[in-house]
Amino acid sequence: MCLHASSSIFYIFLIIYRYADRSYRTHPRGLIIYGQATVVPSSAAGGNVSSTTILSILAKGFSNSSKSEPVPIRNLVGSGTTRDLPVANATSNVTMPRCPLIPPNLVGPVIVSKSPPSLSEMEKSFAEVKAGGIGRPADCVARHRVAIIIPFRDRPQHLQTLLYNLHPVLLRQQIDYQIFVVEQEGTEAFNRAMLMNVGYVEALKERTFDCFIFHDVDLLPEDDRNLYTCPEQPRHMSVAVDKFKYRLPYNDLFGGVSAMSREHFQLVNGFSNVFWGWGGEDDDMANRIKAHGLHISRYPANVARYKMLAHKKEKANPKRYENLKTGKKRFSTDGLANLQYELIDKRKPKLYTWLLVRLTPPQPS
Ligand SMILES: [Mn+2]
Repeated sequence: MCLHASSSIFYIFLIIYRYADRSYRTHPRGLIIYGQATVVPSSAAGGNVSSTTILSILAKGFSNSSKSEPVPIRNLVGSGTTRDLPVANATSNVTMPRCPLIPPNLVGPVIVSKSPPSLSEMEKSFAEVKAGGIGRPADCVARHRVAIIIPFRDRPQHLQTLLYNLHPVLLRQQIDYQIFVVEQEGTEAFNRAMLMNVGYVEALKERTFDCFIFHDVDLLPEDDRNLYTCPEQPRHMSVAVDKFKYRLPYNDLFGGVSAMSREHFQLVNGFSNVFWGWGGEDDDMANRIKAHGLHISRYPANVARYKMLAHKKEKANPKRYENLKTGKKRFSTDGLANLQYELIDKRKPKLYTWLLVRLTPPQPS
């Protein structure tokens, strides 16, 4: 289907245009819908590109461009507006243009692979990723500095699969990113929210990211038009997940994959630290967002799609409802404000920055 490229680019442009223009629609129940949530581009069927194909395309592109030669500037597809002035690149003396508003190499729907090659093969094939899981466009200055925070424990196979599927998407999106895997030490109940707070704090020790994406280890993006960036409002990114028949289970859902700017995350005092075990922490964040006059935004369900890797059900935290109910009175004291942890280890293998942390249960507030 030759319509594919132009229609998907048009579609992403439509999303960005609506967002930039603030002409989005407000859903009666508080949702923000960009574009038409019900329209599925007809290109979906013919537009699939496997991650291995993409890898080989990427690899070719990179091996062809020798470092001493000027890299041709890609056309600004679809913008139709003024070209940005070149920006000096801090790492070299070459002046590079800002990346186009719409990444020109997006493919739309991608075939998700649940069986990645060995880690060493992956490390070789992602030649353009730097130690610590850092990627940035080679021929333009990224518009977004994004930290991807993955709370983690006991799921190495899931992590490997996520990295295999996520890096190519992020590279095509031309963002300046770093993947942080925050692992909880010990056998206490898992505290996803606290790990994400730790990821936020530790990422900012590396450099000033302006956008944070909190990412479950078992969700694999199915469409690279689902940009890993932070729009004007906190954004819930995993709108349609195969496990839930690609339907949003409830309107205020903020779990799975979500994006918040540094300003907004700071404003709401991060996540609550009191949710040990499964459930509730994402709903508490949704409450924080609303309490601060913000709202949850979403891309259309045909773009914000994920596949979930299978795992056995986590033990739900019996106190989650109670914590949720009383959450409001802790918004200002429970979160980044009283976060306590010990960084046990930090390493930078090729495909991610790994942080091992011992969480200190928060003092009653
Ligand atoms: Mn899960």
